[in-house]
Amino acid sequence: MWKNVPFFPEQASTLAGEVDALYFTFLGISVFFGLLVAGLVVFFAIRFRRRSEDEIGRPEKAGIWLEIIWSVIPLAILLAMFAWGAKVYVQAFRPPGNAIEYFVTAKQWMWKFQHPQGNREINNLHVPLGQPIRLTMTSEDVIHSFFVPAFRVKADVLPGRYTTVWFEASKVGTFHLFCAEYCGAEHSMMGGSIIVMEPADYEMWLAGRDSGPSVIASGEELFKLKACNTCHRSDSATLAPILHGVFGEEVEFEGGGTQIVDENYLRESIMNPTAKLVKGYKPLMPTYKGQMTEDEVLQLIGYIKSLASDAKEDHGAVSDSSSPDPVPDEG
Ligand SMILES: [Cu+2]
Repeated sequence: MWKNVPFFPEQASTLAGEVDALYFTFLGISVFFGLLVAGLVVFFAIRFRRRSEDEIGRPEKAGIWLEIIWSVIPLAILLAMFAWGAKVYVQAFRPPGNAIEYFVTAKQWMWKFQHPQGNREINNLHVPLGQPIRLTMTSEDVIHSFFVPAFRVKADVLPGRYTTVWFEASKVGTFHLFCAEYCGAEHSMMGGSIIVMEPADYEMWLAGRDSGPSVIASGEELFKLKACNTCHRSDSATLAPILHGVFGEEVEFEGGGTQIVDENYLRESIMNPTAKLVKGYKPLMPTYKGQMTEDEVLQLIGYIKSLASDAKEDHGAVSDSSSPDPVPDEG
């Protein structure tokens, strides 16, 4: 009977066991000390009760060693809990290098997914078993939260910013996806499924439908369509920074400051180009705010990211992106 009561979600990702071990250990420690303190309160209340009307209490003096012991032992336990929690947190929010990136756009009240191969899905996401999957997520309207209990994965999805989560499914099956942040009238209906398939079945699933252009191809198309290529060409370095190899590198800004180029920085540079001007360039670029959908911005960023790995493969090293010197043409 109890098997049918979903008291605790099943473990379906590589992280789930670790999260549960942490959770139950913390729960055990809390219950143990909670009962200990409550029990001692009752015990002392009885043991040291006032026995007659005219009894006058006398001060109790605890030894210094007792004080040290009951301070140092809980301190050690709490520090160990912190260290373990921090380790699991880092594990949960640092996707491994071989993770494959999928895009997620949330809106009232649905989840839109795009596979790197180009396939799009709404509310359902098919993924292969045993492959680390990284989700780059944003929202078109309000704050949502991506929550798959069976994977022990939950992260806010914010408008105007990218957040990421990752998971590696360890079980074939269909797992419920929730929106875990109240986002309007149909919030409770904003759910879906993550469908985990054997890698071969996933390949067949992909092949069985028209995927459309891949994320990178769509991004490259947009790069031309939005005329990004008129300035960000590899032979026009005086107008705008070259984008080959820029992703993941540090850029220097006019007026000081540096930043590693990541998804959020690229998004800001597209929407608000003058916010952080790369050293040596003038504020010539117009804003693209309101001219692209969130899906398109993600595709464009996907393309710019692919230029980074191209540059690494082609030249074995990445050029200094902050310098306006022309970079060899990637073709
Ligand atoms: Cu929502």
